[in-house]
Amino acid sequence: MRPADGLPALARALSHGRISRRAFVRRATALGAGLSTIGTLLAACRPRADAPPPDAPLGPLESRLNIYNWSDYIADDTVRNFEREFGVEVRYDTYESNEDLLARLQAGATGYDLVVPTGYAIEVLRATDLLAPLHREHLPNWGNLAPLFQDSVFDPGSAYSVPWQWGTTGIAYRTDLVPEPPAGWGVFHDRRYARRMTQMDDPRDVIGAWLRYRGHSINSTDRPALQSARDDALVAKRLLKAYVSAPVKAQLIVGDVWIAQLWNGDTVQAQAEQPALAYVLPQEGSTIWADYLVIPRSAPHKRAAHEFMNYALRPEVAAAVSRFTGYGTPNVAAAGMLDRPVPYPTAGELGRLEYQHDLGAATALWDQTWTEIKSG
Ligand code: N2P
Repeated sequence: MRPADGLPALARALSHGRISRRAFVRRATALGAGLSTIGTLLAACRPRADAPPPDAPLGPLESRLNIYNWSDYIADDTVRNFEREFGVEVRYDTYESNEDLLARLQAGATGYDLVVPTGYAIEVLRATDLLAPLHREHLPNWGNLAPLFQDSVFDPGSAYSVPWQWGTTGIAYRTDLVPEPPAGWGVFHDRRYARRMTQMDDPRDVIGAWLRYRGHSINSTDRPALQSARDDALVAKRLLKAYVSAPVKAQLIVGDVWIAQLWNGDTVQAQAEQPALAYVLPQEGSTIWADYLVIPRSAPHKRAAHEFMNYALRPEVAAAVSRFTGYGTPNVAAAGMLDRPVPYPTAGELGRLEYQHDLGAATALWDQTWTEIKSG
C-alpha cells in the first residue's frame, strides 16, 4: 500500500483483509480522510464472520503446499524429498525480485503458502498486515539457527519469519575479459565495457548502488540524493546491455556479458560452469541481506507451510540448500556440515555494507525515480 494510491485503494485493501482495521484508520487519517468517511468505510468492510483469524490453531497437515521462491534458490531434491517424506504435493513457482513478489501479494490472495522476501520486504508486508504469525510449537528445529539469526530488526522476536539464506550484492566479472578488477560502482560508467555490462532489474539495487556511489545510504529518501542517483543511473544506462538479475548468469558464462551487478551466491553458481568469474564488493559499499520464509495471511495450507519450514531447519536440508545456492546459511548446525561455508564478511567489509529498510512514505518518490530511469 502506497500513500499515492489514496483512499480507494486503502478501502479495497481493508475489504480484502490485506490491512487491519487499526492500520486502515491510521493510514486513512494520514491521507487526510475525515472521521465520518473513515466510519462509513469501516462499517462497509466488516470482517467476514467465517474467516478464521490468522493465529487460529493449525489444523491437520494438508495434502498440498504452494511455494513461491527466488529462482536458483533451493537444492534440486529439497522439494522432492519433502513430498516423499510428508506425502504433500508441492507446487513450486519462482520470481526474480522483491518487487515482483510484493506486487503479487499486494494484489490479493495468491494461493501461495510460503514466500521468501528479503528483510526490508518483510517490513513492507508487516505494515500492510499481509503475513500470518508463526506457531513456534510446530518449529522444534528452530534452535539450529545461529543466535544472530534468531531475532531480526525486520521482525522483532521472529514472530513471522524463518531465515533462509543471506548474502551480499556486488559485482561479478570475467577475469579473462576485463583487464583489472572493477573497484566500485563507477565501472558502470566505463565506456570500454559498453554493451558488456548489466545492472539488476530491481529499483532498490540500482538506485541503492548509485546512492552509495555518491556516499549516501542505500535507504536515502533525500530528494537531491535521489536525483543525482537517477542521473548517474541514466549515464550508466547508455552503456548497459540490460537490466537483468539472476538470469544474467547464462550471459556471464558464455561471455556476452563481462561485468554484472549480482549477488555473491549466484556468482558462485555460475563459477561452477565458468571458472574465470570473480566477485567483488564495491569500494563505496553495498548491500548485505537475508531472505526469510514467511506465510502469507491468506495461505490455504498453513500447517504444511510450517512443516516445510521445520524441514528446512534440519541441518542436512539447510546444508544441501547452501551447497547448491552458494549463499550463507543462517543454520549453525548446517554450517558445520559444509566444506566451505560462506564466511561472514570481515569487519572492514561489514563497515561498507548496509541492510535495506522499508522506505515508508518515500516509496512513492523511489517509484518515480525508477520510472524516470526506466523511461529515460
Ligand atoms: C536467488 C538469489 C536471491 C537473493 N537467485 C536475493 N536476495
